[in-house]
Amino acid sequence: MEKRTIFAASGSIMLSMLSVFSCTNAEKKPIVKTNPNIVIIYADDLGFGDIGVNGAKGVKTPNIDRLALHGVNFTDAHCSAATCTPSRFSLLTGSYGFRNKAAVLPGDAPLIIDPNKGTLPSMLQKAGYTTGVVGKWHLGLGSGTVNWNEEIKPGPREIGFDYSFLIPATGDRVPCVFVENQKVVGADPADPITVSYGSEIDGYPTGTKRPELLVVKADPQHSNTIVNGVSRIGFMSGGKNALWTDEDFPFILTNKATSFIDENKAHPFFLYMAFHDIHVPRRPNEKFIGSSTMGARGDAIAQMDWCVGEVVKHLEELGLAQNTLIIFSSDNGPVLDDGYDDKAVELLGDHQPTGPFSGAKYSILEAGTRMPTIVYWPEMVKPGTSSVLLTQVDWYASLASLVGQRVAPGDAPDSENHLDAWLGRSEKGREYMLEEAYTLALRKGDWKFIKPQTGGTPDWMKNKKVDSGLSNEIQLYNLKDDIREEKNVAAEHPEIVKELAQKLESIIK
Ligand code: NG6
Ligand code: CA
Repeated sequence: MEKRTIFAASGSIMLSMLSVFSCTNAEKKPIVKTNPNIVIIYADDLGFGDIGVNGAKGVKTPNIDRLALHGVNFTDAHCSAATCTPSRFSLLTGSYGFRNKAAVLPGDAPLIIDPNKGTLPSMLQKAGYTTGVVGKWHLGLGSGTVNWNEEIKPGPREIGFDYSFLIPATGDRVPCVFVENQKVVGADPADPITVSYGSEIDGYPTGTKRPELLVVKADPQHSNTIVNGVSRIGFMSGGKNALWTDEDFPFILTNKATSFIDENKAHPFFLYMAFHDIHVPRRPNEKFIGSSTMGARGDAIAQMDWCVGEVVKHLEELGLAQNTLIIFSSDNGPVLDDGYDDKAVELLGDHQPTGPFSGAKYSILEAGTRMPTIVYWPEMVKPGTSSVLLTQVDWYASLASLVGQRVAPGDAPDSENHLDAWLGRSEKGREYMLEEAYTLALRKGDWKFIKPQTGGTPDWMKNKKVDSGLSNEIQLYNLKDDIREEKNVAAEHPEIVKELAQKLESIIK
């Protein structure tokens, strides 16, 4: 096994820093079923070490830190996969991404969530919640080929969101337009939108042909359609008045979120606020430029932290904060160079996006899925840190338990109720916890089994300098004294390998 070198060094310092916080349990007062408002604040590609309380250097995150210091800060909570689409799929369906072959989707992909099955938002609707999603979607839209010039169905509404305001896929993919309640904002019948992920169409200039129009250099994959001086993946024509300006994202998304809160303050609401930050292209607003020492990536973290502060401040001003459960987390681990020359590598300094862990976005190693995770609910949660083993696939069943809903048979097949652990009231989390990233891994306590993957690390990951953790061999690590997954002990512990391999196969079936 190769030595883990990326973002290496002061792992142990960071871990000991984490343990400075006391690990207190909330008093065992009963969870009152008052149907609190629920707000999931979901960052994109934010690493464990990218927030102040987890040791960030070079950028300050006072608003997120405040949630952590007055809430529960988790040190072993995971998204379900090391990329966006499968993590978000699991979050909303309580089902592992691999069951649906969920992988990073192109911007014109059909909706991958089955409207005939229960989802997190539809379950909350049944409990009387008004539900809304604001921000990055990346779960596909429509059923066949999307027509961006008419109402797009099925979409968020068909899977349980009363309101939606979306970046349809990612910031680095066409179409570069917002979709509100399933219609492109600013669509103009006289200037219809066409999108292609196949052959080039006669549309906006591309980075390949017109590099002089670019404000940031990109790799070949990101060198198609230029919008706002940034080249993206995919080709697009039309919709000139609908095109977004990346630098406006923080204000537009925050305003949509606070408006949704205003409109629904009188009854329980669920808001899934999914930032574009800190995904590429990182084009922070000028208000945030220079607010970190790390260039665009750090400034995007500061920008995202500001948005968090605005949403929390808004809840406080409306007198809703006490009875609002806020969950803050991210969809996959961090990556520095993800296609644009934004100097994230060069300006990193001694900041460690992954915290003490090995791997990154795309990787099966811990940094791929171990997420900054904070649960904040002043009324019910007693501040502290928790090292309980948890996964976001469980938010469905855990929140169902909170609002008194039964998970219908066949719905959320992989979701377990760990509400007490999420609220910092129990040390008991997952017995087995699955991680996805081009292969599967299974955690049990400190043990981690990684399923062999034919071919090992593909070239594209090597080019991104991502330590994939993929190997043709069986891997077993004991994170207790090998947090960086450097010492494969599979040969020494055949019985553990057998147990975890069998358990994993039974979960797959
Ligand atoms: C990759 C993109 C990357 C990012 C990712 C999805 C390359 C060269 N390009 O295909 O930039 O868009 O997909 O990221 O790897 S995610 O956070 O939505 O999963
Ligand atoms: Ca992501």
